[in-house]
Amino acid sequence: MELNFLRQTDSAVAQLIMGELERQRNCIELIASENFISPSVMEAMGSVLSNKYAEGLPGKRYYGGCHVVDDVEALAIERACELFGCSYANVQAHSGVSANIAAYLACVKPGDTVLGMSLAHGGHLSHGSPVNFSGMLYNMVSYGLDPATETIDMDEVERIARECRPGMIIVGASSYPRTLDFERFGAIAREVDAYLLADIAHISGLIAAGVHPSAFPYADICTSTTHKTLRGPRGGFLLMDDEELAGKINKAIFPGTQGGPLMHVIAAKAVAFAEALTPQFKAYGAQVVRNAAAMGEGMAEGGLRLVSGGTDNHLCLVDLTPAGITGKDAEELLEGLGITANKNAIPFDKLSPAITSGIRVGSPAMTTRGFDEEDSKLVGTLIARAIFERDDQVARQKVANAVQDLIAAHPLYQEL
Ligand code: DSN
Repeated sequence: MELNFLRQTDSAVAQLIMGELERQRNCIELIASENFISPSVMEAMGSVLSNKYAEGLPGKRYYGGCHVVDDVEALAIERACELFGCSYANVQAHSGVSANIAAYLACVKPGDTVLGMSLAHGGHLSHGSPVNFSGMLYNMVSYGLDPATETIDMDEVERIARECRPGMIIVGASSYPRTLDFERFGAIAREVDAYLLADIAHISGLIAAGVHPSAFPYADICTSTTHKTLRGPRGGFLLMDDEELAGKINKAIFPGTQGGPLMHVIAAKAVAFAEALTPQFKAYGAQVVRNAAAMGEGMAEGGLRLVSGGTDNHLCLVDLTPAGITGKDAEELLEGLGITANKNAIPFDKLSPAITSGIRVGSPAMTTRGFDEEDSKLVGTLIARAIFERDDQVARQKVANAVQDLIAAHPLYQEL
């Protein structure tokens, strides 16, 4: 990476950026919500578009000089709609949470009842956690997992929805390894006359690639980040099919909750959406799913217990209770061997969110690096070995060496 100007003007920041590039190159990245953007997405983000104020929407701005950024944003909207098969998109949300805030603002009033998946069972902070705006401003009711199958019990969701009559139901998760039944959620929402918000942040790349069912036509609104399986810049967006609702969402983003859009990030979103429209991205999405399954197989064969018994998507949730190690300690142990993952609560966890009984591992980033099923199964085997043989120095060294061999076989960002 050249950083020609920065090296001269601010070597401290230049060095830190190079340090992070080296860190990303030298570990196996398994954080399920991370990925590696293309150099083209990176270039669009680091562009002069950052200089422009453009409050409003294409053709309806509150500043002059917007004709170029109008075209940028229109392109991003057009590509997002083509990718997800819907009629309206707002690409200005700064993040997934910003997108969710706009969805709440457009669909329900403070004090209204909203039904979302419990954070402790795999949902997201913004789906009703008491420490989040959602839990503070709305009457949040949650659904969780069936203790026997560790999957969403749709009959229970229906029962709770009939009982609490929410104004909005949220389907979507941060650490749920199974397919989401958007069709059934849609039927429940229609029955109780609620909006259905599908937060597809984790799986939007899989939906775009056609390897997870789409939330349309069942959801009223989809919110997502752009940087997870979708492999775009850090940011958010919203998708709608109804014109009136799309108008409410646009107003909820600006002036409701945001000021000037980040036009450089919107350009990078446009680039990522175009990348996701290619046959290569479809192949990538399919490989992500195959790699997660292979990694899960490697971990299970090595003696680890996978929550719900496996995975349908890009991530596995591992219950470490039988292995006698906490999520926090496992995260540290793995990082020391060159594998980056995150501690994660498992359903019905007895430990606090800062400690946890589990880890979450995902395949999006390693798949971008070129890992195939064989590599991914080996990663799973190495994780199990690292955990069960953690007191054996020789075994640990062997795991670290194998991680380095995998990294060397799949170099990252050679073009930078
Ligand atoms: N922090 C994201 C994740 O890791 O899943 C969700 O916002």
